[in-house]
Amino acid sequence: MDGWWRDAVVYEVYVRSFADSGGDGTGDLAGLRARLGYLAELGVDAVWTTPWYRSPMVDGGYDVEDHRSVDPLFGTDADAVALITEAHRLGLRVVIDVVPNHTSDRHRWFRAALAAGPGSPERARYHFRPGRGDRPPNDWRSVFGGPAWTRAPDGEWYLHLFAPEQPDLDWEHPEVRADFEDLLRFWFARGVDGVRIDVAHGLLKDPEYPDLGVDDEEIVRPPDRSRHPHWDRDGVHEIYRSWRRVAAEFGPDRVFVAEAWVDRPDRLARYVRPDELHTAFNFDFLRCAWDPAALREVIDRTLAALHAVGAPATWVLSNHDVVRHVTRFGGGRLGTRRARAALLLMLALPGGAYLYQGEELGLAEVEDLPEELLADPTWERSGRTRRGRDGCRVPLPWSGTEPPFGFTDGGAPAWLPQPAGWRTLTAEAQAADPASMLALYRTALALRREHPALGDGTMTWSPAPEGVLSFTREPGFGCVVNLGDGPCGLPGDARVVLASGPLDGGRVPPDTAVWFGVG
Ligand code: ISL
Repeated sequence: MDGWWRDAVVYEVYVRSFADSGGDGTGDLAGLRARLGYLAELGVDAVWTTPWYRSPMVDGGYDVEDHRSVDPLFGTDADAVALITEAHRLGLRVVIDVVPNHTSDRHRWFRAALAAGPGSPERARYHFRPGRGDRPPNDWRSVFGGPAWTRAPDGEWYLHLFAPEQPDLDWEHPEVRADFEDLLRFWFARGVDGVRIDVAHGLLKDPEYPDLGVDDEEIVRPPDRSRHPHWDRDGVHEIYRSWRRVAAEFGPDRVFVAEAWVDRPDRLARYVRPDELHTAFNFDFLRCAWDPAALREVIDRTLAALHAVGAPATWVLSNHDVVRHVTRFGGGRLGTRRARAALLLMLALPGGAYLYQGEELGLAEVEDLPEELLADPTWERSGRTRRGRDGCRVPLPWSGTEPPFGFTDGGAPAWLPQPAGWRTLTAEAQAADPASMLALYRTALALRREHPALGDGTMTWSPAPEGVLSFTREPGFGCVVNLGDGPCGLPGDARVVLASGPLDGGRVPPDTAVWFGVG
């Protein structure tokens, strides 16, 4: 089936941590543009950039003040256009991040709403409600902890599923809908190839604002998410059907990817029906433990649900919101070995994949950042302070032997300090080492491009010993991932194409994956 997005490998760039050209210690668009050659050489098909819009940066730019202009921290509007042009010249597509669930509290609409006061038409673009006495209108909780409501000086409360500086828009309001369709056209007209939709499952709220009926420490999810008052409500699909029509105005190649944290693959599949969004991140795979039965179940359930609606799967191991997978998989050598095997598994599965910057260097979560430098909101839940997400957002090490490792060339240090131990993990050091993580990524991505069996399509499980995942893809491709305790064999006619680690006399050691040719 046609469509570049059905099997694309997309690389997530967390803009402020990718590369700095301005010498201020913060990554920017010109820094990214200068490094696009690295991404083309890596062998990805597209780049997804986190929000670069004007923002007070309370939530790293996911608090958007103006969706149509570039924040001075990241550059100028001309830098965005130059980035898109240069990416296209190198054969890379560009996916931008759009944040429709909320705006910054500095957005002109929210300022107008605060100024105009209760009952005004300006307030109707957000969710303003009277409280219950001195208490919020209901018991909804913010994802960042605490009540999902903050009181305006005049006594009304407004809803925010994230930080108080991120008021939720009311998607029943026609101007909200029209403005977002217009801004999609704005960026498509500037040449972007795709849009990642932030919190795609959160846009609509039950107009009755019913209590969830939970104690105030936990966000409890009712078993049937379709009836949740603000997550994954059926009405969001109508919005995305109209967005699909907007994308189609620009031809068949402009696409969407939904960030939808839903509990079941069949709920995810609803976002990627033929007249809706093209793809959606599959977070079940990201959340899955390093366990053969669990992984197999996630893979089967995902493919069954998505193939039923004709959509490709989109696999992802890490992003800017979660602990890096080297660390999740056990850290150290073990975590790295598993991350290498997980890459070969992910890239051999039917569909597309998303990589997060730095995973190709094998970076682990940075867990000892000095408290005073942390920028991400932290929050209390169940009496404990939840760590922010800074540990997966530390600026990339490019070259040299000490921080800032070529990330910035000015006098200012990188906005988050890089561990000294990253000297062996710079892109420069790894490019010279055929056994490096970077070399594995380059080789695997190049093979995936060439091999007719890889990308979108189907897979067939093969019989395998306990702890081992083994499958084939037509024509002539096989993959074995050993998640067991002892070594396992390969099929008799297997010709090894790529292994995630050294083999043991032709056998596959634990935590190792192998791609092989068959037939
Ligand atoms: O991080 C999560 C799970 O680990 C999610 O709860 C996530 O915060 C949420 O799904 C939405 O994330 C997106 O929108 C947030 C922003 O903070 C995240 O960085 C972004 O990816 C609010 O805009």
